[in-house]
Amino acid sequence: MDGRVVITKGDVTAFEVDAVVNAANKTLLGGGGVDGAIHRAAGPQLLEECRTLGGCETGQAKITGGYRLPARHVIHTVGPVWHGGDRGEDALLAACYRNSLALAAENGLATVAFPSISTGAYGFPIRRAAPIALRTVREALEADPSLRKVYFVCFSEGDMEVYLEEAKEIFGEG
Ligand code: AR6
Repeated sequence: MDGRVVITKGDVTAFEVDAVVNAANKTLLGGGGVDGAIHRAAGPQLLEECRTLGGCETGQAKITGGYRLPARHVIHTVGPVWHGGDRGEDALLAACYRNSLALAAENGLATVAFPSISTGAYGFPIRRAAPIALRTVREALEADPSLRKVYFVCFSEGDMEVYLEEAKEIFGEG
């Protein structure tokens, strides 16, 4: 994909991109995991803006400012809670990635960093989530040349290995 997809290990709150994606819950009022880290790093103004949004449905996405983050914006998306895999989890997870990138493109944003949505507190198995994330982002990038770069920011070595293995299948070597 001409360097438009990067898989890396790190803390998504440190990324200097047009938007970081938050793995939020339906209230959009903060929580643990990456959500807690983003709110801590962005400062209290992020929560103030989130209060005006009226929550968010699973699979949908909403955008705010980035405040004290190095990222200009935060795109909040709500991943599905894992219930065993037969309650539409796959389609909802794909919708998170698709709707987040659609929102980025609508706002003229070209660089986006994603954490691994739903694979922490929400229990979605990473082996099943990673190919959904990678395929959905690939499709969005192919459809929209204004999206310049997407980072998959893995929080552990193990998660990164899974992403890299799955990416070989989906993008080919390199
Ligand atoms: N940077 C990148 N990835 C991170 C970071 C970070 N700073 N911190 C954690 N991760 P989770 P979910 C990884 O639980 O499963 C919250 O309470 C983490 O290791 O943050 O979508 C919300 O408010 C895992 O791989 O999100 C919701 O209630 C991934 O990010 C609920 O958790 C996602 O884990 C959402 O659960």
